Amino acid sequence: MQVKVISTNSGKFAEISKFFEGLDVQLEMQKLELLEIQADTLEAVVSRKLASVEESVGNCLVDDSGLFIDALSGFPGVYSSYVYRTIGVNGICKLMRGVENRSAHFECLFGFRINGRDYFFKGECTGEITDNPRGSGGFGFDPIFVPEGYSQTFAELPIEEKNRISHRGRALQHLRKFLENLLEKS
Ligand code: ITT
Repeated sequence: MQVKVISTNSGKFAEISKFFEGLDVQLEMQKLELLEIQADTLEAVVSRKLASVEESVGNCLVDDSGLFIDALSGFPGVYSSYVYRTIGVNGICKLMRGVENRSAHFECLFGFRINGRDYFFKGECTGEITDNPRGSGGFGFDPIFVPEGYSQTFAELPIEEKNRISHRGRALQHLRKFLENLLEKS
């Protein structure tokens, strides 16, 4: 089975690919800039993203993720991509300077079109925002996010460990189970 991963982010594709290892699925990254609407929820963003993919593309996977910081009322949330490109990780650290409550979480929602039907899979990961960026692995906000139960940031953890506990990893674990069932039946 062939599945196109529609994303402009190679870091994401690397994480997704790891989850499909051992399954009879050929993944291909398609760097399409999909229409990303302004909306308050990942659900709304992902449904519209998926709906904007032409049917001729066939089986495909899109996702949207965001970092939600409690002390900032959930900011940057659905605006994470824009905030990352503008003020970046250093800007977030500045905003959080002197703030006591460091709690935050990542959310990830996958929209998966398979044999013409759309399915959705969600994952979350809670943790804390660091005072300064640390580590060189991963991508995006990884250097400033320490997952609960750890002392290292996502950027300091091996990709396998991040995948085991991350928002994207958790969503992909659900997706993989779904796919395994589907492949067994066919
Ligand atoms: P596509 O929409 O093209 O897939 P993107 O990088 O814009 O790529 P998202 O909209 O899903 O991806 O992500 C929103 C932002 O959140 C973006 O700046 C990412 O770098 C960041 N982000 C998403 N997942 C992350 C993760 O696992 N670790 C760190 N930052 C992450």
